Amino acid sequence: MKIYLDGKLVDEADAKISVFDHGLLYGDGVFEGIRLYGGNVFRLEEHLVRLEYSAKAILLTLPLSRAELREAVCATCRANHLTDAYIRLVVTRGVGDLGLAPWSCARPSVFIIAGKIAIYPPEHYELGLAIVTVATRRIGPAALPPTVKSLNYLNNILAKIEARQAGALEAIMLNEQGYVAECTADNIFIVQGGVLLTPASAHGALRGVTRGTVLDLAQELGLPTRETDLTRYDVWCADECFLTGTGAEVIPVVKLDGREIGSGRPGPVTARVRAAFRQRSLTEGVRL
Ligand code: PXG
Repeated sequence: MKIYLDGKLVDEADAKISVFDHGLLYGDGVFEGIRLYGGNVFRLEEHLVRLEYSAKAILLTLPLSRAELREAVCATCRANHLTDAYIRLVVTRGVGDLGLAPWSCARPSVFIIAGKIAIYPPEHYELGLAIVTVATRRIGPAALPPTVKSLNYLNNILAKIEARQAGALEAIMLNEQGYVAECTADNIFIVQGGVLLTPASAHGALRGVTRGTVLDLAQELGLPTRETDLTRYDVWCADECFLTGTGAEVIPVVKLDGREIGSGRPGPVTARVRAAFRQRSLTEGVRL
């Protein structure tokens, strides 16, 4: 496997980062998870815009322009002869002294891995997921804005461990006020009376690219959407529920905390959204 590392495509064995990189020492950096479908990079522009905002929010100057990043992503996929892949684009603060000070880091590092990902076993796309609410709250915007896709994922990892200990593959994380924020690596939607509802990013959700795609598709399908406060009550009493993410795509949820949602089976609106998403993922994107 060829890895893009600071301007070069190198063999996997040579793709090495210093132990003094602040991305490793402090989780100081930003990243994107992107999909390649049928030779097209899905919503690459949206991912690069989000990366730029994440970097801006942590005062990290990206060493590459949008066009250079676009080309680096495509070149990495081409070098690995891929047509379908998961692409991890990472920008670290770079090598610096011990101590938090990001200004001791001379130059950010950029690396890109293009490989495979399967977040959930395939049967769950047909049968739906059973998820749980965990005690670990989504970190608040006053501490670390959840809109920043930073290298610091421990908040989500702790929630993911809790989910596993409860026998579930994914978890709802509430925000500090007790409203539903998102899942550990996915955004959440419910369907209530034909309307798609999802927490606003102000409630602790990452502005997911897949979430944005689903909001666009819903409009095209004539399904009303609303970004709003959601409580666990809203999920318990929803007609349908599904999660969205670059890794997960669109996946139905049929149970929360042991309670059946709606009929207890993936619903018709979720099926329409999934089909529309699949169609769009094959027809939209930047050609390699
Ligand atoms: N919330 C969080 C906290 C995420 O990390 C999403 C929502 C969904 O956003 P997108 O833009 O992907 O629709 C994410 C995305 C992985 C992996 O390696 C994680 C994500 C995406 C792809 C792979 O576990 N998280």
